[in-house]
Amino acid sequence: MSAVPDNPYWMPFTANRDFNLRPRVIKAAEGHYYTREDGTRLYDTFSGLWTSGVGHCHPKIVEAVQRQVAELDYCISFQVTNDKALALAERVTRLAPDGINHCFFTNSGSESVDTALKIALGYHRARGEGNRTRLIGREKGYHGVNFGGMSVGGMVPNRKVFSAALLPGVDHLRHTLDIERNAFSRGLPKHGVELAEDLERLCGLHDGSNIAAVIVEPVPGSAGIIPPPPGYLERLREICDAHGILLIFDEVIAAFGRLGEPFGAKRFSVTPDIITTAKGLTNGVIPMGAVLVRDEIYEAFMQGPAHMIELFHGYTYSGHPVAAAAGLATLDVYEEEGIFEQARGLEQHFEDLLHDFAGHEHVIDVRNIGLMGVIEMAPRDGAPGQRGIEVHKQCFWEEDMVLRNGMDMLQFSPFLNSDADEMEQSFVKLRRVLDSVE
Ligand code: PXG
Repeated sequence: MSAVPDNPYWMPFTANRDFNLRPRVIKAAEGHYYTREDGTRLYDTFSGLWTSGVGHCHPKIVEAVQRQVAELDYCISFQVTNDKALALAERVTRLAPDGINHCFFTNSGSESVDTALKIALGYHRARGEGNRTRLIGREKGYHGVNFGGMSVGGMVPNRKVFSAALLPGVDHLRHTLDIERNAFSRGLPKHGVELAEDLERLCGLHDGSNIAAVIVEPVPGSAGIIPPPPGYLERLREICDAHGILLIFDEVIAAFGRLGEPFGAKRFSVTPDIITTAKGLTNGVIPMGAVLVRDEIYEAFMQGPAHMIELFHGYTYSGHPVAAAAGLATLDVYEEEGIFEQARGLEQHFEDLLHDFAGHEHVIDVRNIGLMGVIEMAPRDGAPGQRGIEVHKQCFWEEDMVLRNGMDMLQFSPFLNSDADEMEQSFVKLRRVLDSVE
């Protein structure tokens, strides 16, 4: 495709003018490869956008979607539901940590987060603790782009322009990225557990009785894969318990195998009160998210006249039958193909491949856990982000590979069922590119 200077498609999180000079357009995909408009096959190092862990166009999921769309294309979602949504809620909660047995469907990670925040506020109010209104996020957190998630999020460029419209009553814990002390850690970094005490401090400032919920990603993804220091998540749990605060894990990335388990909560043996998910729930095939809550939270809402709606919240497409069918097929694939076990089996090799870049002249840090990894490059003097996008474009056009960069961070979300040789080859290509960019 040639340049489209007046491209009517305003693309998300994209440098549109630069993109339009030479559009990068995919027209097909299969397994671990995309196909470009010119027919070239490209290796996908990011599993879609953290979405497509079992590969693209998995036949079982394709078939389930095709069957469902012909059988029940849509179904009213309020006061009536469909068989697939019911079945999926049952299947997903069965994978969740003990005590989490209820599931609210959304259409994205952003919607899951805003839903979770609303559930947290509603829960406290239902129990007569309507004073608990404050929300706590964390610097560098990414919780989507809707107003709630943006407010508790800690990505500066995502907040800056909308500063006046952020929710009131929100505080942030400090982030735990500490390249000075933790550079090139493999897995969990040694230093930083003390940063969890920020929560205790905020409880001192506001009084814990005014705080509704704390939301964190178990491993911040978008901000550049920041594994928690050992004991950090446990300490957040303890402080939340001591003050009656709900702990929300945003597992839009972490759930469904990225950390070798159905949920990151299981990997870290810390059980939150609410889990938000999306992406891997349907392998990215149809947009869908879910919010999973502990029984006490659901039960707190189930009071008052039985004919009355308990939670005034929901989406036209909550529990969409085609999305739910994709979800059911995806969970089947996870189980039948031992996908989470495969993911665990790939971890060490992935870690070694990433850390081989530790000595490279551009590289200032490498971080990884499970099948999440980042190679962080130094920004070029006076042009932060330029080196990163150059690497991305060179990979796309010259090495036939889709590689995700966040500014100068090269992020990796390998397929949960990656072929070890293919994965290795992608890093050989990457090295060629890193050696050639300035
Ligand atoms: N929470 C988390 C933890 C996420 O990672 C969202 C919420 C929002 O999901 P939706 O479906 O509304 O986009 C996300 C999304 C990246 C990248 O490069 C990550 C996301 C989206 C786009 C890029 O790491 N995560």
